Amino acid sequence: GAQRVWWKEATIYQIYPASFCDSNGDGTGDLAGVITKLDYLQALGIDVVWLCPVYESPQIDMGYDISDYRAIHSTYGTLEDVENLIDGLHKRGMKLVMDLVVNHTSSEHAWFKESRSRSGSKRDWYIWRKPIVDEQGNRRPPNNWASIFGGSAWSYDEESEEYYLRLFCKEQPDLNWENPAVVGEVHDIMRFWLEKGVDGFRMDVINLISKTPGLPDAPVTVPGEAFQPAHMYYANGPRLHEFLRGLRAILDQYDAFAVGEMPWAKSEADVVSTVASDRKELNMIFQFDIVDMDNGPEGKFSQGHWSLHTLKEIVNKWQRCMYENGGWNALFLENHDQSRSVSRFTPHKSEHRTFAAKMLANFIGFQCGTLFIYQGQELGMSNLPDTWPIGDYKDVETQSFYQLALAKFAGDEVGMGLFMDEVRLKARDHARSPVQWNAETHGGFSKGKPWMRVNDDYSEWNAELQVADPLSILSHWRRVLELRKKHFDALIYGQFEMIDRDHPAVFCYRRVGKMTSATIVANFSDCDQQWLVPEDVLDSLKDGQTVSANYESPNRLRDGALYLRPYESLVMLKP
Ligand code: TEU
Repeated sequence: GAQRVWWKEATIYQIYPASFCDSNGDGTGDLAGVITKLDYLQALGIDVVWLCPVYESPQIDMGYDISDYRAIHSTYGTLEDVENLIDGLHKRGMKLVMDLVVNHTSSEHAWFKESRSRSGSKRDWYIWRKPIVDEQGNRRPPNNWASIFGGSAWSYDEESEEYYLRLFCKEQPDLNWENPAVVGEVHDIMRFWLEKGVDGFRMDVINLISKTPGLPDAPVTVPGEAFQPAHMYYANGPRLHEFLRGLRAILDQYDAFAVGEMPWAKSEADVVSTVASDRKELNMIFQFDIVDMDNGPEGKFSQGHWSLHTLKEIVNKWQRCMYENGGWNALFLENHDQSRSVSRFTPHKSEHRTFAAKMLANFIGFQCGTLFIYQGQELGMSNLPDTWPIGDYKDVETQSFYQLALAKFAGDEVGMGLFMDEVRLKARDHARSPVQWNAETHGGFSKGKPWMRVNDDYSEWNAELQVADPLSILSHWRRVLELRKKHFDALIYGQFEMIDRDHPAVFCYRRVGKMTSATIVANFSDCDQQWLVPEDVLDSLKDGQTVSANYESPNRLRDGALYLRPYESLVMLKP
């Protein structure tokens, strides 16, 4: 049994500031815009806001390239706006979590500018290596690591005639955590924001900060490619735990919390060793198994298939693992790097969209862990329309892979078509179109021309309509959050039990608390299912109380079988 703590019971709402709400009509969302929506978030039942980066930045990667950790990018507002946001949240009993991006900085950061000089005092703040020069005198990067955004992970600096490591784009040089001065600076940055009243951090790619010494070549796993995935040498490296404990010591001085983003943390050992409560490292991490489920053999932009069976195995694995090892899950289906869950996990006909979105809310919302909702998810916002041209996709990752695909598939229309299918399914852009507030121009997001095109469906899919409608996706989410609070014994702290692991369409699980238990049933298919109810949940379906459903007159149980309509979902509670 877990101890009651605020961050376990909290629902956290992620704000991508550029696309949330524009208060001054310049086309980009801002802090003042966020402040106007605090009542909306409170009414939804949100406890904590996670704000993506608003720091000074050239915005090559939408603020994940920071050039000054203590200043606010002027398009978003000022330091005073952040203070007002903290006040506004605290007055409502809510909290603020900020993004801490310290695996890398922007190449415009003063540290990197100084580091460019070979004799400069900050050379050692980043990861510089000599080129490999072959017999013909050709220059190559120091190893074969691929960048996460495609191509080599190294960029050549003409001035100092060496390469620097940058796992993301060339404007995001990786910091050298082997240098204690770097670690000290990171601690100072944390203190700066904690002193301002920030309640915690979401730590960007925090498991990439310790690289394997010697930076060895990665094994060839994608034949024919010059640069190879190298996460085995940069994810969960040898000094990660030591670094994390250093960060945690600062957090503890302020009773603040941390959720770490940890791509490629796949093994139970890697995950448990960072989040088990006795480790004194992170409170929870974002683990990527679900959102990587449909990656293809060559990554997210190659075709992959997922099945409900795989999803069940993943959920069951992490739910049990955390319970047994004193850890805690971060539950999410969406964020600013993923496409919209309703388009990705429930390929539906338009008449099924609302059912599907509510089913997904029940599926994720009653598992054990801290629940994260990404802006617009509460409205069932969907992927960008298939008809949009590539020019409407603004993300540096999408554009970088698009350029690589153009070169690779020159003249091969089929290859290019398959690539574009994956872009339409999985590009990060799908999450980044402006939030649809109402049916006015640009969905009420901005009075000016939005930095990114608003999804075509805003006049029918927007917050104003859904706030007024008790049957909307938004109203459904509000009830989900309410239920979690009210029945915390089962729905937050209860033990997780997977039911019917082999059924290909129905996802069913139980949460068993000290006093109450809940059964969650979700039809992941777009057709009717006649589900033969397993013995162990028959009782709860017979005499439990239906507390959440997405169809009228749910729980059609007859002769031991439950009749479920497309994407039907229900939650039964039993004292
Ligand atoms: O994302 C890390 C990360 O692993 C993603 O790049 C992921 O692999 C990719 O988005 C899948 O499409 C974090 C941030 O969340 C992301 O927005 C940043 O671009 C990245 O770090 C660099 O800071």
